[in-house]
Amino acid sequence: MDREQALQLVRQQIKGPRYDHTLRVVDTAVELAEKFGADRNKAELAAIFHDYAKLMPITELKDIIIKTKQDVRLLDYHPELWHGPVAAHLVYDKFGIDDESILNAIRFHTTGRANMTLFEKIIYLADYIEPGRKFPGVEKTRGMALVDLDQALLQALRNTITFLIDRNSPIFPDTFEAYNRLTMNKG
Ligand code: DGI
Ligand code: FE
Ligand code: FE
Ligand code: FE
Repeated sequence: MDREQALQLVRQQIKGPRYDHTLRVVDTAVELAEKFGADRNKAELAAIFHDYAKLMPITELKDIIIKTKQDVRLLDYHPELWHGPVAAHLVYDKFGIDDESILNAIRFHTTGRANMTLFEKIIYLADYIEPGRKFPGVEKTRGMALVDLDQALLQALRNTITFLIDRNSPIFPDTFEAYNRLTMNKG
């Protein structure tokens, strides 16, 4: 599938500001892929589809997670975490994208996980630092991404975990595991 076909499919599903966010994630992911030596076209495709399921009703997300045997622990946590695994399933099922590295980058883009691949790191970080993001501390993370991908990812995870703790929100174990591995310098 080429860039234009993929973008058209996404545009039908997520219009407006969410689509504009996706375009910025695509540009950022391509930059990071070129800088850190990952496949540019795969990064582009993963970024295009990463939020494909973002605007689906929660009930539908939940049904798909159960029916397609995604990680059911997710259902005990915030519904915001459900769109990644569902998007990974849908692009496989509807569009025949079967490259596991692309599917996993989509699947884990919200939570992260232990031992992320270069590719998963790029999509996670591109989503976090795209130029439209205004999170506290995002400037520092953007600067770090130009130098050291793991340090930038660690900073993004630290910011997200701190943000969730301040709101008294539970934190999905994969997010902690991603943070733990990186802070122990084990990727
Ligand atoms: O879909 P986007 O808005 O582009 O961004 P995303 O897929 O990274 O989802 C973002 C939000 O999910 C994140 O800012 C905070 C929220 N969230 C809730 N619980 C958790 C969580 N994020 C992580 N990493 N881990 C959680 O347990
Ligand atoms: Fe997302
Ligand atoms: Fe994110
Ligand atoms: Fe996103």
